[in-house]
Amino acid sequence: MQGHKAQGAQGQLDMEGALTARDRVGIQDFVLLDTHTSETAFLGNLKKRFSEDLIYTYIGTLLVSVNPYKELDIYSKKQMDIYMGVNFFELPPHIYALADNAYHTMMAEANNHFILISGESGAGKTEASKKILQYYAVSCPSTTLLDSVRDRMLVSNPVLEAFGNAKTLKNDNSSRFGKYMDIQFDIQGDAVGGHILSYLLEKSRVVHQNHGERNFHIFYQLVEGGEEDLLHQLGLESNCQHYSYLVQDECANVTSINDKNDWKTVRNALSVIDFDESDIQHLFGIIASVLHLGNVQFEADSKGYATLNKNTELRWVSTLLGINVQVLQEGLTYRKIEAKTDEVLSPFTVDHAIYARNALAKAIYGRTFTWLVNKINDSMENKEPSRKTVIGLLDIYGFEVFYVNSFEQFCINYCNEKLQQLFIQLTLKSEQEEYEAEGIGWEPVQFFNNKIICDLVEEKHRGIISVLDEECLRPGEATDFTFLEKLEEKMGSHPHFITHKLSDKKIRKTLDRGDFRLLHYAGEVTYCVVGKVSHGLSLLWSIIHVYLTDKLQFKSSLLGLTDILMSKEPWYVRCLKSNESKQPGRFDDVLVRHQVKYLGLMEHLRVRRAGFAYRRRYELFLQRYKPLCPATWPHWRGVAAEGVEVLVQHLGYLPDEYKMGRTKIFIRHPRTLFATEDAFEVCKHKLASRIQAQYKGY
Ligand code: AOV
Ligand code: MG
Repeated sequence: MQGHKAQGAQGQLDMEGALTARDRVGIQDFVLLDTHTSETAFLGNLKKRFSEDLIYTYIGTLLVSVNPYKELDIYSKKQMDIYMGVNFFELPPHIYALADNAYHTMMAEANNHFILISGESGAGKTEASKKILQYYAVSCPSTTLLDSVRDRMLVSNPVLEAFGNAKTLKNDNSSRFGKYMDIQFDIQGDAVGGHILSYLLEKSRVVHQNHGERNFHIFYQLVEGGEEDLLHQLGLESNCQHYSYLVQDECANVTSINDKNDWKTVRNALSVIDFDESDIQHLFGIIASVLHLGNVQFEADSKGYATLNKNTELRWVSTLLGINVQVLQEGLTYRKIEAKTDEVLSPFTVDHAIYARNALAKAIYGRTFTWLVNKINDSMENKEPSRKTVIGLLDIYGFEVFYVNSFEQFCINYCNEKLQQLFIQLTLKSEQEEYEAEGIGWEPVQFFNNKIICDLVEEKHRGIISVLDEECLRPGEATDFTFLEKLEEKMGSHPHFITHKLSDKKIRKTLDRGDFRLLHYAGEVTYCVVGKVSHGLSLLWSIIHVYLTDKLQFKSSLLGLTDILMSKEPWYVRCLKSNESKQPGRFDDVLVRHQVKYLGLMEHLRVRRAGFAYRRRYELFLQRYKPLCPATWPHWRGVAAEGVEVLVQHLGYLPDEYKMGRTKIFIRHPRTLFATEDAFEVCKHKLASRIQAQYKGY
């Protein structure tokens, strides 16, 4: 990517073009919105740009993206070339500019970065993450060896989307798992490897989908697109209607989705990532076994216990999974109770048998997904021991509110709550604390801190999760209602927690007795604890089942994720949903305003406008830029801060452009730094080869 520096003249031209056409296209960086920084002006600018298909706008180095719901001609190879190696503000805002800037900063500072992509369900996070990955894969210099790693990184997307995405009411291609991907670069800046961490797949979808939603894409792709031979081997009919896990809501066909074509893409992708024919056979054997399992029906015998009326489907499951059919049948219709000396088989009712069948289907699917992620990781792994730096891409499931919200939504929304907290800590909070610590004069900006909601969920001995923990320790005694009562007891007076019992008359009308409502940072969500989603069993038990099987992974992986991110330099993409009906070009003012509010964009803008876009410790700043001033080159013998002062005076920084803190220099606009960086580039080329060598790799 280095050495591709685009013509400065081109950048200049576009910049001027953008400025002269300002009335038409709005302002490309909100920090420059000079009149006033009201929410109305902010929205007006977003809308104006959106109507011209300009979906990207900056707040300093943060990128705001508004989902256009239509294909725009801005993601071509030509566009990528334009953005390569060009300073952030020289061209119209673009996801490529952010990707490029993160890359160049990583190369210059030899450190790790991450790009946090956030926004509610359907806002465009996954699309943004794909564009970034494509940019790195396409624009890095390549060798034949690296090409294969890069191809694998690219095709990992359609595979994981097939197995981990599904149509929901919010998004026809909704991610039902969280994904964090490290892209590793070697010292030359080549993308040489990748690693994916996945978070809490929504396994309940395998056996149940809400009205208007679908199961994971892969099931439909296999059934609709699978070759005749393959389907025959797997005992499958090429008709989705045949499978009860796929027709619960009769929405198998969606116009925006082409399962047949997607099947071909996935099949090709699997061969790129080292799946041989036997892996593929096994993989689809397992997927088929889930479909067969869903069709296993039980009947009640004279005592009301579950029996299998015909076992053709079960035989297929047994063949495909290589499990003895007898063992399987027993497992689905009996519970093993371990007494002191021996085991007793206690028969299931039909409801229990269905529950056991579904639990098995979910477990099989969940493990297959984990296996798939591991396999993809193996194929992208770079085994060279050389030093690498990474750019991490975080794309999780967005905040979502449905008519009925269950434990899955609770986990998803909590995850978003944590990311918002991270954003607040890294931008609003630590930013202001740093000014204070560095003795920079500062008028504090007020913001809503969602820590109070994170605590409500996760606080030790007091949070919702800990109540759930306690209830899990009382099998047989705990019920939906005891769980809810305990919550009421512990959270009763919390301003972000409401139940039917705790609310006033007006709100009570909107709540069922078995619900609790959380006032999340992004809006109210009513979670159903009792009834509604359950299939004959208490919901608490299905919650507890999900919870016990995933809890350890979920809790520790979320904490782990925060640690992973905190150790890297952040970049932000905030995705906004333009309208609820997925309509091209429609900008719903109320909906966008709501997102601008809860994402804290106005507060971020205020901090950015009043604050400083860039800061660096005096020693590092001086070390890098000292060749630009005769007084500091080749050595500055005095205090680093004084050397920096001499250096920036020499460069002609105006007093308003920077401030000297206790340990760091603060620079107001990125432009100032970019000018310095450009001067440094020129200087670097002029210097003798000995000095060039010294700066190699910076
Ligand atoms: P999400 O990742 O934020 O939701 P997606 O990235 O899947 O949302 O975007 C949803 C849909 O919006 C896509 O399938 C596209 O049709 C459209 N879209 C998004 N970004 C663009 C773009 N830049 N250009 C054109 N169309 C776009 V979720 O995964 O549900 O939280 O869990
Ligand atoms: Mg997504």
